[in-house]
Amino acid sequence: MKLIGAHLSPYVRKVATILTIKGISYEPEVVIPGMMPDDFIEISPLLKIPVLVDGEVTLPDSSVICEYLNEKYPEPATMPSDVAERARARFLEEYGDTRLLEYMSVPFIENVVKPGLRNEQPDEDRVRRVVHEMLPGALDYLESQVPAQGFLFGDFSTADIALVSPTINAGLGGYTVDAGRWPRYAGFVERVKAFPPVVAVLQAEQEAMGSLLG
Ligand SMILES: N[C@@H](CCC(=O)N[C@@H](CS)C(=O)NCC(=O)O)C(=O)O
Repeated sequence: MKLIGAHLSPYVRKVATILTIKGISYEPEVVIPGMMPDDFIEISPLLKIPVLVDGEVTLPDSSVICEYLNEKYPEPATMPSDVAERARARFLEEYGDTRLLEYMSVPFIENVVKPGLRNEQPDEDRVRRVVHEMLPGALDYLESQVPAQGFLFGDFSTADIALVSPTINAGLGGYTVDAGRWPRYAGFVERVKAFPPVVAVLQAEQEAMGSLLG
């Protein structure tokens, strides 16, 4: 099995977490956004990472990949068994992948990617605007969705990592969730980060990206 992507991508991290939970060993192959090989479009028509290669099967899109992995390798399950819960898990996964990531990527891009990879100055006003004006609404919503204890649907699911992976990137860019204002979500983030498969994935990222992460 091959996981094509870049180590700090929240979407790649989501897939790496699911592979790790299922005990599937995989070989990471680095493809960095903006520096994709010319023929990458043949395996990723939207020109995005990650892409999974499982024998004859090549799949783009982290949500499609996670669903494929859960159907092909069902144990341990990484989606709830109840139909309605599974639908809710899919929406929460989508929320993490889109709205939450849109906001949480800003501290990461401005404070990690720009100075570390592009030799550019961070736009601190942009970070302040997103953190103070846009992110609070998203965090209010998540505060109403996540549990006070444990994970969203009992056993760890794809939705759990999808709702935390973007926040891990923001953390690398110096952002911390205010636990006074959003205690449930702040606690949930810490529980997901402490889940052993997530710890292992973050450790591998740290080893691969040590110089960028300082
Ligand atoms: N819906 C896709 C989104 C993937 C995505 O946006 N990946 C980013 C990297 S974190 C990317 O490849 N960006 C390249 C670009 O937009 O040019 C998924 O879940 O895999």
